[in-house]
Amino acid sequence: MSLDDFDRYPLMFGPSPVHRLERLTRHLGGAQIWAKREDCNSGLAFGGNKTRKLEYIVPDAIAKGADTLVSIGGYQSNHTRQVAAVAARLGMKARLVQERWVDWPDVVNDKVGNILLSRIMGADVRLDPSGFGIGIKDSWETALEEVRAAGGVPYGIPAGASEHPLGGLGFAHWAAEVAQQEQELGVFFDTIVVCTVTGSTHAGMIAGFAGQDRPRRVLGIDASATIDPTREQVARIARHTADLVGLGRDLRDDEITVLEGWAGDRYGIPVASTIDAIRLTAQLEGMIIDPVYEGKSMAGLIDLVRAGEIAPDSTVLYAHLGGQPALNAYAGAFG
Ligand code: 5PA
Repeated sequence: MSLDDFDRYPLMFGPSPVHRLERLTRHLGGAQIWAKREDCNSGLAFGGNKTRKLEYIVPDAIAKGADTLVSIGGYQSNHTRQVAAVAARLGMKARLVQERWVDWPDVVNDKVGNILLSRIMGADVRLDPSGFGIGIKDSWETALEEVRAAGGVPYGIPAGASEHPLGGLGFAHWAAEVAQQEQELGVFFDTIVVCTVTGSTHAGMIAGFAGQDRPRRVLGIDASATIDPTREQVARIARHTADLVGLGRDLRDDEITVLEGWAGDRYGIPVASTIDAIRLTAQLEGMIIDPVYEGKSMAGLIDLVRAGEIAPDSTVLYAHLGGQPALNAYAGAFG
């Protein structure tokens, strides 16, 4: 088996753009920094990392005769917004469980940004008081049951599409895309920096890069603030995805690196380094990142470059995974 044996339903414009972050590179005075932009990978409701994952999941949903995609996330989930967009594109319904993952005081938290977009796209959005968790949730199982009881054919997509058996394939494909773009650009990214929460973005990359000739570091920056389950989930999904794509060897533990230190105490709550990273990136590059995910991974990148833990002669690829619509619910953080 190899990645090419899996059906892929195109949802993106094509390969996502890769470009230099020149002013950020100069400002930090160390490694060369580039970005690969999943935040503009698709015309479907602003795209993002889930749109890429869903390319490998949609063929299975169609094959199973589904008429309703059922998924779950926080009120400001980017994932559920992308599921809503894909359902619209396929002419399916979307049933979304939006849990209270973040205790964030902004009064428009359940009204603007991602959740607004999902409502506009016609998704059946249901709020649920349950808290954060990256595993399989009862509320999601219940939603599947309810769709079935109403005569629908549900297709379940767990949080972040991560616990889905095919959830890692989208970013295994990303790894191949990076290798192709490196050839075109005449560059080699020895270090990848990626935000990690439900795990299949990072895990897919690990599985994909592990099959390439030249080794590189894939540094996951935890934004879940629940480091042990996240590490365990990344390792499990990486190994499963490596099996699926026929890697032909076990992944070593040193290929699976999830770093903590930038998530703060809780998922979804930005800390000072998050806000600083968002402002710095915006003011130096005009590149917008969010307070839940990318602001935290960028804070990690900044510190690692400044400390020389990413060496000055490195060339780094920052995976921008999307997520800007949530900024609308965090206006208070920018006073
Ligand atoms: C998300 C996830 P993984 O969940 O695959 O680890 O990706 C982390 C991540 N960046 C990074 C952005 C912009 C993300 O949206 N978001 C979740 C969501 O519900 O939106 C799955 C948590």
